[in-house]
Amino acid sequence: MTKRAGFVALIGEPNAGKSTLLNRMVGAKVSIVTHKVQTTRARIRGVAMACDSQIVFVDTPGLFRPRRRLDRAMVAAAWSGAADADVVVLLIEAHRGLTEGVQAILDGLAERAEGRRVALAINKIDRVKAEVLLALTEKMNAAFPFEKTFLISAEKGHGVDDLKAWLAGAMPEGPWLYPEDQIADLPMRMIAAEMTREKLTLRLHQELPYQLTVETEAWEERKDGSAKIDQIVYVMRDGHKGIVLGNKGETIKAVSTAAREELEAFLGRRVHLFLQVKVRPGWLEEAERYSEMGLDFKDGA
Ligand SMILES: Nc1nc2c(ncn2[C@@H]2O[C@H](COP(=O)(O)OP(=O)(O)OP(=O)(O)O)[C@@H](O)[C@H]2O)c(=O)[nH]1
Ligand SMILES: [Mg+2]
Repeated sequence: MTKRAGFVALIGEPNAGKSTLLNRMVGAKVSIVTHKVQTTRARIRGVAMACDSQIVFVDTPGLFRPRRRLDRAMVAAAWSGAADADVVVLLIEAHRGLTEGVQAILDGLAERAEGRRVALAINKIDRVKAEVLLALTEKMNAAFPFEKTFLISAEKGHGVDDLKAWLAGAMPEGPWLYPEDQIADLPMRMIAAEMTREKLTLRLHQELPYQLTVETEAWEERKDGSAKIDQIVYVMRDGHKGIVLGNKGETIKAVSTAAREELEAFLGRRVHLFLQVKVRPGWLEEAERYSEMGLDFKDGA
């Protein structure tokens, strides 16, 4: 048997379904998913096995026109994910089609992922009629020389096996890069922080989720097999702290419970999760916050 292994970067506009696809490919939730744009902030690697191929999927932040330092660092991380990959899969949303944002990515691809193999995945096909897909496939392939086009629903699973099988064959020959049973390449403390950030993003409205970050401060293994995890939620303003805490602390309590339950399911053991909210007006300009997120501070300059 010939072993194959390589990297597949999932790129696309915010909300295209990249993280949903990564989780489905890996068979576990390693990257957080919300209905809001700009959920993923750093490159997240998930490992999938398909026959004799090991496919390392790299989930990336959505590509959009950046404004803040954090945005620029996120977009830079996404492009470098594409540049380092063996194959790039561009995800677009079937119901939105070839948007301006998608066109900007196509322009960027020609420049930044030169020589990469690029496939197109038209996602969320569950949201459109079949007729739309043929026309969109033609339009997209006229705009860029994709090696292959897949029609998928990352959420429902349609077409995902075909995509995986093709990617497996497209991986270069070589030894596997991770142990066969490893599904993610992300420190557990970061996965834990991301879970809390997901629950906050789902519960908080408007701009607030973009202005906070979550860090795991301490992780203690207890004798009884449980883990005690302390996390800090950094916000920019006093008013934000109040919103995150909620009336009588009910928001933070609900977030904490939801995050703890997911962590317990992921780890298969009991977790004691303690969240603390701190006001830190300048966190968006602090290098350490970026390294905790897995981003390069200088990329945002
Ligand atoms: N109907 C439908 N919804 C989907 C599908 N795939 C993903 N979604 C939804 O689209 C939203 C965004 O999904 P994500 O996986 O977070 O998207 P993303 O591309 O990682 O987004 P960013 O991290 O913000 O760049 C979520 O509400 C998903 O449930 C799909 O195949 N069909
Ligand atoms: Mg994402």
